[in-house]
Formats: sequence, structure tokens, C-alpha cells
Amino acid sequence: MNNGDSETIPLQPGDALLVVDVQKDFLPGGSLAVPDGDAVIPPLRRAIALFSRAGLPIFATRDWHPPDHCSFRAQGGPWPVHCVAGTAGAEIDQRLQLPAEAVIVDKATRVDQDAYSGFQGTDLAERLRAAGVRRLFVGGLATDYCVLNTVLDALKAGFEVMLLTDAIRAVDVEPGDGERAIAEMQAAGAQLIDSSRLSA
Ligand code: VGL
Ligand code: ZN
Repeated sequence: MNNGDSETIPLQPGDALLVVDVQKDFLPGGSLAVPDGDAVIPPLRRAIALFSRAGLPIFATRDWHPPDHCSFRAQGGPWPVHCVAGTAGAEIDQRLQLPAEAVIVDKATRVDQDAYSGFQGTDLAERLRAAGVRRLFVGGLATDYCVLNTVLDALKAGFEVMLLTDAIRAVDVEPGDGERAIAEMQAAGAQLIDSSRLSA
């Protein structure tokens, strides 16, 4: 093992946690359930507690569609109905125990446009900069869609990205999509880390 792959990573000012789309519809039992999606909850819950105790900012994105969104099959899109704004399926899973001060950012809210990235059509970049964020720790769902596009946009916007590889899961429409997405994020400059290395 590369020495750097096991060292602890102390959190510092300028760090923030970004939890991507950990919503009921993407979890087992949901309308667009990500295989083994539940596995992201324990590591993200621990990361949330760590950032919260350290007084570091926590952001969470939500896929937040109108009922007739263009990504739904009835509208000719690729997906079953999911994450309709205000419905139970669009709720962030309570097991994460997001603190009240966490900033929620909704995306893909327009009927005629999909947005896999939390930065697309939102003020996420401005809000991160306003909070003094330089390094973003990212986990959530799904590796090959919203995590991928959010991480690539974060890097383009100039943030350092630490991808929490134990806190992401893929849809894998084609076998290997998740692994290819991870390779793409790493090639673009994201650092791959296990969340167990985070320390206060
Ligand atoms: C997502 C498919 C459709 C995601 C959102 O959050 O990764 N995937 N809409
Ligand atoms: Zn969606």
C-alpha cells in the first residue's frame, strides 16, 4: 500500500462536507434504488458528526424534480419517476442526522432540463466560496451520475476534492460504470480516500 493511503487526514478550516442526493428514492425500496445504496449511510453519518463537531460547514444536495420532469419515462426520459419535489421519496434519509445548520441545495428543479451536478443551475459554488471553502469532501449517490458530475464541476470551479470512496455507490446501468466514474474523477484531480481516515 502507498504510505499516503493510510495516513489520517486532519480536518482544517476551509474544509466542507458535501452529501450528494442521499434521498429515499435512491435507497433500497425507492423508485430508483441504487444497489447497496444504504451502505453510504453509516460512513456519511460519521462524517457529518465529525464535521459538525469541528464546526465545519455541511452541504447536502437534493434531486428535486417537478412531477412531469423531462428525465422521467412518461416524458421520454431514461428514468422512472423519482425525487418529485415535496414527496416522501425526495426526503433526505433521516438516519444521516443532518444538523439544522446544514445547507440544502436543490437541483434539476426545471421541467425541461436535467442536472446531475449540484453546481448546475444552483448557487452552490457561490455559497461554498462565501463560507471560505477550499477543500470539499464528497460522498453520496449515485457514483456514476450525480457524484461524478458534481465532483467534476467542483474541480472545474477550483475546489480541491476528496472523494469518500466507501461512502458512494453506483447505479451501474452498464457493469463497470461506477468504477469508470471513479477513474474519471481521479484523472480529473479528485483524491480518493476512505472516510475512516478523517480525524478532527
Ligand atoms: C441521479 C439518476 C437520475 C443521481 C439523479 O442523483 O445520481 N441519478 N437522477
Ligand atoms: Zn433525477
